Formats: sequence, structure tokens, C-alpha cells
Amino acid sequence: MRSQQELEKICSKFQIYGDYLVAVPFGAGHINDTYQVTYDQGGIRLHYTLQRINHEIFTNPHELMDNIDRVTKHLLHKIRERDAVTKQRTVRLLRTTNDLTYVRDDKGNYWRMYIFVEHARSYEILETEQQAYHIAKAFSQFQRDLTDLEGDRLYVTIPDFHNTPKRVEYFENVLKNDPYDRAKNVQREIDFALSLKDEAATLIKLQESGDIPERITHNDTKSNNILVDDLTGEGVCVIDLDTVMPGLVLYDFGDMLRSGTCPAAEDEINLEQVYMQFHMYEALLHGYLDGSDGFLTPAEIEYLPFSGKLITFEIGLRFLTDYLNGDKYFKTARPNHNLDRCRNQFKLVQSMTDQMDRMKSLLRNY
Ligand code: ADP
Ligand code: GN1
Ligand code: MG
Repeated sequence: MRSQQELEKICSKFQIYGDYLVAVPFGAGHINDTYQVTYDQGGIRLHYTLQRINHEIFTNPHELMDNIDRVTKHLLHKIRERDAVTKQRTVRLLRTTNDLTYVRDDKGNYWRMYIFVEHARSYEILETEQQAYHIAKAFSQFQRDLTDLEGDRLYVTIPDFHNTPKRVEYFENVLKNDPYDRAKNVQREIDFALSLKDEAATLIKLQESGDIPERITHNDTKSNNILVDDLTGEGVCVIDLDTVMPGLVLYDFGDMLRSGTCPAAEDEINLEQVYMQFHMYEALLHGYLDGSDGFLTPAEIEYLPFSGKLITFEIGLRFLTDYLNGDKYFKTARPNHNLDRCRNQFKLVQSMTDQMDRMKSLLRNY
């Protein structure tokens, strides 16, 4: 737990013209440490989002921040071009007093500051079809807006992030060593993971053969990584841009299906509550295609249903790997938390598999 004094000192390095009041932990992300900071500026209370970048996971924060700086400037331009008066937003970085996008503290931690987006919130579980539609539409507009980002290829902030076969390979290595002697507890999950090994290479193969193009994608499009407007219900601001980098659009759509179609949380242990709601798939699909406005190729569209199964499997596998590895990657709040998450995700994979024909047939008739 960091003291207010420590947090105030970090905040003082950013160009904010007001008096620091307080910083409180915020959100439910698995990776970074996020705070909502309140300032008093001339009698008005203003909020900012302060974040410590997890530099054990993002090992090159400088490159990561360069990506975010370029992407957010481009998005701002696009959004302004589209609408003179718009509800849509992008996260906006504050600069430091040295005109940089981040600071380092005395302990070697990296910090950045965003303008806090008011009157909007992110959802762990989507409640309505309208929300699903708008969220998918906003993520797809985000991808489309980045199709003409100029300049060099973005940095790869985590290599092979969605390379599912590599994730399987890493899982098998951890399993072989079984450093915490936990494999004996999870034979069913191990068998399930290995049974999907061949299918795991589907999208990478399509990329390698040139059938599906590399684009700039978000790569972490879970439902709580977009802010939904309290009033209109529209997806106003895509957040959590650490993994914006070269990728396949299907990774993003797949993660929307993973996180947006289930009526229960990602760590729900009552597996009867864990399944894909077909009507939420339908709403996400419509929103995504409406927002894409023609930029997707037929091959990208064809694999949309499958992407949900693949990404749900991949994340479930990462939870299982982290469980076997002693819970080092994802933040956990209880023993077996990663295992609970894995079982939950694998149940969702099964539910998607059971409904795959119907998912494909809906798409064909769209
Ligand atoms: P993590 O990588 O740990 O998931 P996020 O960037 O997703 O971190 O931020 C965690 C939470 O903080 C989000 O789910 C969201 O609720 C909130 N948040 C992040 N950025 C903003 C912002 N600019 N305005 C308002 N809330 C934000
Ligand atoms: C992490 O940062 P957050 O909580 O939005 C993870 C994603 C996983 C997700 C599972 C950088 O996302 O890849 O899909 O947890 N982010 C990273 O909830 O590993
Ligand atoms: Mg997040």
C-alpha cells in the first residue's frame, strides 16, 4: 500500500495546476496499479487516473508509452474529424514537468497519468444487448481508426501475446517441471487443454499463409477495458492501451465474446452460471460489423465465431499455467483463484463449442 505522501510526490511531477487532495485505488484490472486522483483547482474538483505500469510484465515501458502516445494522438484526430461535438473520447495522457509521458520514482517504478473520463464506467459483466452492441461497435471503430496510423510499425509490448501455440508450448514446459507440485490437482483441465492443442494454431496459420492480415489491434478487449457512457449507454472510450500493437482483429473480437457473452464473472465458481448467451453473441456481432464499416476482409469475418472459442481457450490456458507456476502473473485475491478462473473459462469454451454451428449460421445469414 502506498502512502498519500508517496502518491502526492509522484503526482507533483505531472503538469497539473491544482492542489492535490487524495488518491484512491481504482478499478479491477489484473495487471497495473490504478488510482483515481482528486485535485482542487480553483474550487473545482478534478479527477485524474494515475497508473503504475507493471514493468515486470511490460519490460520496456518507454516503447509502450511511445505506442500509447502515438495511438492516442491519432485517435483524437480521428474522433475530432468525425464529429465536431462528440461524446466519443480517447484516453489522454498528461505530460510531466519535463514534457515526458511518464515518470520514474525512487524505487524504479514507472507512472503515467490520464485525464479521468467522467460520467462513464466499465463493466465486468455486460447487462444488456444494447451495451454489448455499443461496446463492440466502439472497439471496431477503434480498430478501423487505426488502419491509417502513419509511421513505423508499433512496438510489440509483449512478444507472442496471442500466439496460442506458443502459449501451449509454454504451458507444456511449466507442466513438465510442475514447480509447485500442483499438476496432480488438475488432470481434467490438463487433458482438456491438450485436447485443443491442434486447433490452437488456426489463426496463426491463417496469418502465416497471408489469408488474414496483420493490423493494429487492442489485444485486451475485455468488457471492463471500455468505458460506457452513463447516460447514452454508448462505448465512449477504449482504455487499457498497453497491449495496442500489431495483431489480428480476431483477437479483439474473440476477447469480446469471451468477456461479454457470459452472465457470470470470469472467476465465478458456480459453473452452472457460466455459458455463452447466444443473444449477447448476436448483439456483439452486429455492433462489431456495424462499426467496421467495410474494413474487414471476408476471411476475417468468416472466423469471427471461432475467435471467441480460441481466445477463451487461450486465456483459460494462461490461468491454468499461472496456477501451475505459483500464481505469479495475474493478481489473485484468494487461493486457487487462477484455477477457478481456468475452470470458468474452459466451461465457456465448451459452451461456445456446443453453439458453434448456430453461431456460424447466424453470421452467414447476416
Ligand atoms: P489494468 O491494466 O490493470 O486492467 P486499466 O487501464 O484497465 O488497468 O484500468 C483499471 C480500471 O481503471 C479500468 O477498468 C477503469 O475502470 C478505470 N480507468 C482506467 N483509465 C480510466 C480513465 N481514463 N478514466 C476513468 N476510469 C479509468
Ligand atoms: C489481463 O489488464 P487486464 O486486467 O485488463 C491480461 C489479459 C487477460 C485478462 C483476463 C497484459 O487484462 O491478457 O485477458 O487479464 N492482460 C495482460 O482477465 O496480460
Ligand atoms: Mg484493464
